[in-house]
Amino acid sequence: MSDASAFVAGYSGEVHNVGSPRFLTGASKCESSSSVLAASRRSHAPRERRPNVVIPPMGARTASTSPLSATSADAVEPPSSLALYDLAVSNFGARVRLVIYLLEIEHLVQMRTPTELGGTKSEAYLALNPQGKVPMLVVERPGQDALPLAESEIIVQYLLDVFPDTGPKSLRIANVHTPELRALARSATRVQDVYLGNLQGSLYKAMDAETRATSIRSLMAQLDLLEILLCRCAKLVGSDSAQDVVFFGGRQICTADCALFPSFVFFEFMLPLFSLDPFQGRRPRLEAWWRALLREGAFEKVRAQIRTELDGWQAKGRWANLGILDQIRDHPQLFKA
Ligand SMILES: N[C@@H](CCC(=O)N[C@@H](CS)C(=O)NCC(=O)O)C(=O)O
Repeated sequence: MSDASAFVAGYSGEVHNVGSPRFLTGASKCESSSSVLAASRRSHAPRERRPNVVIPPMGARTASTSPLSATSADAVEPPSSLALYDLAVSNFGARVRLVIYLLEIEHLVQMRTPTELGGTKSEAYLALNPQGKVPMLVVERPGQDALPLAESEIIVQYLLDVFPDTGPKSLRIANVHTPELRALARSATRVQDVYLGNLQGSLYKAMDAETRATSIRSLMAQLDLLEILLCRCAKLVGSDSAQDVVFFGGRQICTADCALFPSFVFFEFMLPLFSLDPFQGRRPRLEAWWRALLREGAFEKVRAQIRTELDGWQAKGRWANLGILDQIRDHPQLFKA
């Protein structure tokens, strides 16, 4: 008997083992405690006084229509077309590119630039992604409208969903060894998406000196937090030497590492302008993590892509043109390490 039909039958008094342990323990997990209690109360009522009619409770649903009923996801063919709108310098785009390289699905994804649609703020681009940002993945299936997906982490998770049997198994946080390591991997991803990603602009965008200095201090505090998270991962995998390499999911690389790595390419390039560096001699776990990732082909490739763009920014004098070098010179007390 399905949970839902037990629920309806129990309500109507049609089930003869009402009140037996089987009925009580067999109640659907999704059934409210009040309905389980109601069933228990009914079990003590004299049988002959129970109405012998089926009165479905308000909002009762069959198993097939309940939004909480257990169904497994459909196994789905990969889409007929995948197009990634991206910019080589984008750290959020680079996170998606990293996953594409690690899944070895480069040949299945068309690489596009927003310029093909008139730029990220064009009408055509905004119609697909009203946030006006990269990356954006446009998914096509025969007979369906094209589906644009924004947000790097959403795109990464989508690709992992669509190609479940490709790439290193450990890339998926769901395959990270323990619930605690999985939680730490998700925490690191959250640090990137909620905090670090927003602070990064203080290293290269126009803003007043005070705002910049405050943001850079916050950025450094987030790096301290990442060091703490890595130390916790290390403890969980029994690593007691800081030179030993530990990733954000433990011994293997997962999507949390992909989420963070591209921003570190910015940090290694730009923090020295402010007489800082990402490790400062006091984030040894993070430094070992970074050096280990640099030895991986996909990560080295993405680093080279970003660095080429950043070299171009420097060659055009970006930090001088935006007055950032003047700010550093004029406010040494604000920018002291
Ligand atoms: N939360 C977004 C952030 C995307 C984002 O900020 N992209 C930047 C490039 S790294 C962008 O498109 N900036 C252009 C703009 O803001 O106009 C994600 O994870 O994809």
